Amino acid sequence: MGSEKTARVAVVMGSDSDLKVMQSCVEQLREFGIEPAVRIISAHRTPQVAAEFAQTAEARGVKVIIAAAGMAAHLAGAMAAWTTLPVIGVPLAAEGGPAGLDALLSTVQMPPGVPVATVAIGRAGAKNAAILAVQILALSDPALREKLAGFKKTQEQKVREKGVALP
Ligand code: RP5
Repeated sequence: MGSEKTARVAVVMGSDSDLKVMQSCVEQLREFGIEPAVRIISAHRTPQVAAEFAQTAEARGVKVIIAAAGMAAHLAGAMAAWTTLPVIGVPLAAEGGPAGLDALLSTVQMPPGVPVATVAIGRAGAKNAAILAVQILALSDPALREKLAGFKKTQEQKVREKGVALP
């Protein structure tokens, strides 16, 4: 896990029950050499911690916040309310709920003036949140830009190889 003092990306999630999905976000960041600060923070259960975390993130050197939550998911919006850093929201499916649609709408439907860049529900979104964060960092980091170009090439190659294997 990245040191709270040096991490450029913060990954926060509403509950430790979100970790199994958000692990893929952390792993994707690590593949690009980014060690994130990972925290369990709830917009509803620990609202003060959420506000303090977002208010102090920029001063700690964080450039992008990834916030994941399920159900009435307000974590990403709560972060965005307190910081000018870009916030990426990952809606998660909660057990017994409407497959993450609740969290998707709660995360994406921000009022004008307070954007949250919302990705897909669940694991795909978790992975894409990491890539999007890397793309933001890459705007001022040529080495990361190179890694992203390599990532895209490898991804294309893998799909092409699958295509060739088809009957
Ligand atoms: C949300 O409620 C969390 O992000 C989690 O997805 C969901 C359920 O939380 P737990 O009851 O499992 O802690 O705030």
